[in-house]
Amino acid sequence: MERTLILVKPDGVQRGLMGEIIGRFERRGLKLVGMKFILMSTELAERHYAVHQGRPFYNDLVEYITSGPVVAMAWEGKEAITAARNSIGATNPVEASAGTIRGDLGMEIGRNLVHGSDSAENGLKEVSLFFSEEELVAWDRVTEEWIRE
Ligand code: IDP
Ligand code: MG
Repeated sequence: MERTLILVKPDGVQRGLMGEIIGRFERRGLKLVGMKFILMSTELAERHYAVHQGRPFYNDLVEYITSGPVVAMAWEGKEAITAARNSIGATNPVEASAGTIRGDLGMEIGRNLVHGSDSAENGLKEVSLFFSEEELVAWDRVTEEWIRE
């Protein structure tokens, strides 16, 4: 079972797109197992984006992600990483396909609304960076058999 960390970034929150973005994953059929509304500390942002340290956009990225509250979520499911990444769309919203979150709602790479883990391994790692195991909810979804064969 894969887990992906999804963030509604500060621009998504400020623009009133939290419900819209969360709804995309909910309607897709992914299963929510954790959610919190937080202001990320610089330390958490630096840990989360450690792989991008040294890139020209790194400082702006840390500033952006800590500039206002985010919705941090853990979504679970078979192939959750691929499904979520495809629903999110390409990193640069102007190149993202229509129908994706970024392709429908964004215009700038530095304001691309949402984060999603890029591999099964990173999904587990990132979820555990934002959530303790006790904060994650194990629950049975009554619609499961209408979503999964
Ligand atoms: P991803 O979010 O699609 O996985 P990554 O390459 O992991 O994209 O980059 C992490 C985040 O860093 C992006 O979502 C975006 O907010 C920011 N970013 C990436 N490349 C650039 C850039 O060239 N300019 C400005 N921001 C960038
Ligand atoms: Mg990434």
